[in-house]
Amino acid sequence: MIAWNSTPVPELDGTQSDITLFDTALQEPAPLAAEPERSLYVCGITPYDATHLGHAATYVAFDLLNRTWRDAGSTVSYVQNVTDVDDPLLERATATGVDWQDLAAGQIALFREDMEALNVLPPDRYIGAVESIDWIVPVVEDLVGRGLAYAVHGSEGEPDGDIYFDLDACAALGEDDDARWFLGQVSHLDAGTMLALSAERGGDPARPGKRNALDPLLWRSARAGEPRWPGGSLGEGRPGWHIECAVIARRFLPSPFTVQGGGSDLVFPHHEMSASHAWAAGGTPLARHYAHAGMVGFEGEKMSKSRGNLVLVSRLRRDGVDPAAIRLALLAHHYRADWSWTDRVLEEAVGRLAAWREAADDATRADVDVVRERIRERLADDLDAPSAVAAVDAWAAGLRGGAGDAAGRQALSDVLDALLGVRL
Ligand code: 5CA
Ligand code: ZN
Repeated sequence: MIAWNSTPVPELDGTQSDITLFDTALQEPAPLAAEPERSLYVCGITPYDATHLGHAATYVAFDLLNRTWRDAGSTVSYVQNVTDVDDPLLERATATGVDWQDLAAGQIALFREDMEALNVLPPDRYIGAVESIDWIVPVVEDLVGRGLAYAVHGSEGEPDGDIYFDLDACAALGEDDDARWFLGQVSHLDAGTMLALSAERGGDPARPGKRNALDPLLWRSARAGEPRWPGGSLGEGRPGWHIECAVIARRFLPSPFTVQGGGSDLVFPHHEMSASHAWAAGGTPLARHYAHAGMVGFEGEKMSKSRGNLVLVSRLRRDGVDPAAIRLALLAHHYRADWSWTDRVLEEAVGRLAAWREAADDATRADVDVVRERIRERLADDLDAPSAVAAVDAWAAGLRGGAGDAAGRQALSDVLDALLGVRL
């Protein structure tokens, strides 16, 4: 799939140093020493709804990581998927009488525009679930062959042959405790919470015939009216969700890759299960670190289509809001925080952007050297964008005016663009 475009990231003087990033699996901040090569997989959209500010906040969060690594002199391999076939997409298409492929294509196109407008650097590989089916099938066949996956008999109108992953068999793989996958490795949740979240987030813990209620679906046999693809010995059908990300990541990134990212709604089951699949398929961990962005709501509530409170990036853009102000509104919140969008948040960001633009006329090269290092220092500490933004505010507030020149303005504009992705 084609990703989106970006303008070149300005080159800055000096470099970022080692950074720390909160690691969900370790449950504490983890140092990420400067390394020449970094790899990042961020879970992409399921294209049945346009990009809301929650999605945007997650992609901007990992864009900060991408920019911070580049600033440290690393080469970053970045992969993102698109879940362009899955239950929610098919259900929405049926409910609205739209062809599921047209629905997906339209939403992906909007997402690309949103990401480009928000100055999010594109992934090197942007891969759809549909285009990865031919890579997924042999992996699932191999898991079945090695007793790590099994077919479930149909009941209650379901056909025979859905293939599930055997979590307990996976947990038994490996020679010692240091080289093992175990349930809870990423999320550290108790069994009851896992069961509840599985039911809430696309799993089917109550399905009869499974060995473990949490075993996730790898391959769904063809149903009347649903899209289907050849599955070799699995029969016709379509892939499960977690195997999609595990296979795409393993195909295009090192095993393990550096950081698995996404919103905190993906910690369980999605990232826990993707990690199990990678371990079973290749005997290596999926990722070295797991990082998660907080959930963005609207005026204290969860943002959702059913509540009618989605704030869409495309809608704000159509209303004439400067995308740099939207980005700045997102950066004013720490990426790990759960927070709510309000009109006030946007007003503040619009005001801040105007203040920065005005202050830029008074910037000198010497000022910018100081601001750049403060931003670097704040980002190195678990991507603390709000403090980085505050450092720019403090500089702007302390200006006396008159000393700036064109070189200072350009230098400031380059620093804010390269490190924060904010275009003056
Ligand atoms: N296609 C899957 C991931 S493989 C998926 O979760 N798609 S999504 O469209 O539902 O979400 C896309 C990304 O936005 C995911 O990383 C998800 O964790 C994140 N996200 C979803 N809702 C929010 C929210 N309210 N706040 C912050 N991030 C969110
Ligand atoms: Zn994913």
